[in-house]
Amino acid sequence: MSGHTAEAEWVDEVSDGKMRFGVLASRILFDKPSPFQQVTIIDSPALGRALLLDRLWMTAEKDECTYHEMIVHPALVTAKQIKRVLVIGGGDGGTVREVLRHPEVEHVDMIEIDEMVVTASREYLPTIGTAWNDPRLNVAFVDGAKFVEDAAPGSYDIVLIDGSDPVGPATVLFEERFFKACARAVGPEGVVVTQGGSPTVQQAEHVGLIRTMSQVFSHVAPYYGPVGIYPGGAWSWVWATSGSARPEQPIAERVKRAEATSQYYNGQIQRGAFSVPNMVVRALEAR
Ligand code: SPD
Repeated sequence: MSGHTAEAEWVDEVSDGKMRFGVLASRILFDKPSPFQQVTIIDSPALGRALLLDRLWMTAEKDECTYHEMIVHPALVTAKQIKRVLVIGGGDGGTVREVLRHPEVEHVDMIEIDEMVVTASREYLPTIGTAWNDPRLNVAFVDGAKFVEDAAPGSYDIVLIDGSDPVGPATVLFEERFFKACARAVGPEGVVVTQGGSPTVQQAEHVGLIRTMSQVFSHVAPYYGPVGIYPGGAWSWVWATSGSARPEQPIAERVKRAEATSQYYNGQIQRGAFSVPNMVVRALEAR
């Protein structure tokens, strides 16, 4: 990438050295190393402005609705109580934007390890992070895994993990120790959701994540949707609780409200997204 160029150039995510997904950038708006990763924001005719971390696509204006609505609403329409929410990662602001659409939410802590992601996103991705000034939101720049370890038991109703792929600083967010800390932080009736990778091209990681979470929570349910900029295009999230909430028993009033502002999510998606593809069912059965 050649800095703040006026000339169009292709920007590629190379996934695992085996596959690449490219977008023609009309301009590189931001491209700097932080203490954790390379933070890049481009503008593009196809997807609008888009964020990459270490050259992996994170979000794009014309593609972000599915990911952000799907990481948030299935948890927020099913948990018994949704007053206190913890978001780990999510530095572009899309996840907290969707959380704060629910009026029952009283307080959100967003814990992002990399301050540069938030600073750059606030400046260059204002259409994604539209809720930065909501008085219910507190943003802190510390290690999310450490923050959850130190959180008082039962101090949140929901934990949402909007991390990157399981490489670099996000690796710990896929480990059993981290999920045990999340389970403590939400207490017995809480709900935890994490991004779950591609069920096709990252199937081993996806299945491994479901198995890891199943060691910690009594009910674990992967769910699926399209995110065109991520490897394979088919994406997943994993919903988990040790309480009585269930994905198939959403609170109708909350679903209706989420539908009103969503571009992708609705009640039918809530019902259908938790259908597990055969390839994942079989991989989970094989030991
Ligand atoms: N393959 C990329 C997965 C990244 C998930 N988090 C993206 C951050 C969007 N808020």
